[in-house]
Amino acid sequence: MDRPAPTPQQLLTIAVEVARDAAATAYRMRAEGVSVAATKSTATDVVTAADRAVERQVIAALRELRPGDAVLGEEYGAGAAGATGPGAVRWIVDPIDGTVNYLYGLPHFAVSLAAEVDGTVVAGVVRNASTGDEWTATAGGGAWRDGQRLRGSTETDLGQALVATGFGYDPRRRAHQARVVAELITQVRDIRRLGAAAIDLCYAAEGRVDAYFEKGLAAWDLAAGGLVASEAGLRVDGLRGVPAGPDMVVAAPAALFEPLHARLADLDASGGP
Ligand code: LIP
Repeated sequence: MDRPAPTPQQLLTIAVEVARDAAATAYRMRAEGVSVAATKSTATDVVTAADRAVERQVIAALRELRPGDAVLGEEYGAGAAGATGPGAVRWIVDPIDGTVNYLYGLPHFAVSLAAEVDGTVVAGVVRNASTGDEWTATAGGGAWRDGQRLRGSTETDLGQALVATGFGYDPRRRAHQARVVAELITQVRDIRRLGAAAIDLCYAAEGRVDAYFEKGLAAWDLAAGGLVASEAGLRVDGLRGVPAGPDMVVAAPAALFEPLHARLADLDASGGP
């Protein structure tokens, strides 16, 4: 007999347990010393032994707790296909989001773990492995940090908005992204580039920044943090009707979304290499 589909809260409970153990491993390995194990898309797109070890730990824990579920991770990809059919669960994991911060010992890197049911993210956790800050959300259940309900920023003036963003690893893409920021920076309060998309999305959910945008996010960067932001009441979308994804993610409260969207569209922020 097929097992009943788990509730979002049941999936979140599993995600939090797994993410906390994974974050403890990342923190320990950071303290023991970190070096580059390999590079990926460019010489600055690095992966450490900890990225790989943490993702293996997450995969093993999910196999134990949720045998048969699919897992998509940054370092090991889709792995073994999971169960299919109605109620099928897929986990999406970034073992260490903010790998360059991790490599340099900057306290701004996170384990990001989300659960999809039938292709929709319904539960997610982002845990800063350095500070212990933990953001959670379930579909329809709101977004939370350490028991506090998140509602996003109340800023309505783009010119007063603190806007977070990030850059890819390809120098040609970075040149295009730099041109966009060079224009936008004159039209907002300021720009912040903190280095971990999942945390950027949670900061926007919390109002620690007023808005966030970035081109080039993978599913594992976006899944958990995007749910936290949307459950905090932010609009999370792409440009010109394209859903949030690799072309562009914009996360902002309703009052800021349209003016920021308009500027980013004018600047062709989702274009370029
Ligand atoms: C990082 C993203 C960040 C982006 C960085 C990098 P990683 O992910 O979270 O937003 O600006 O260039 O892609 O590589 O640390 O998992």
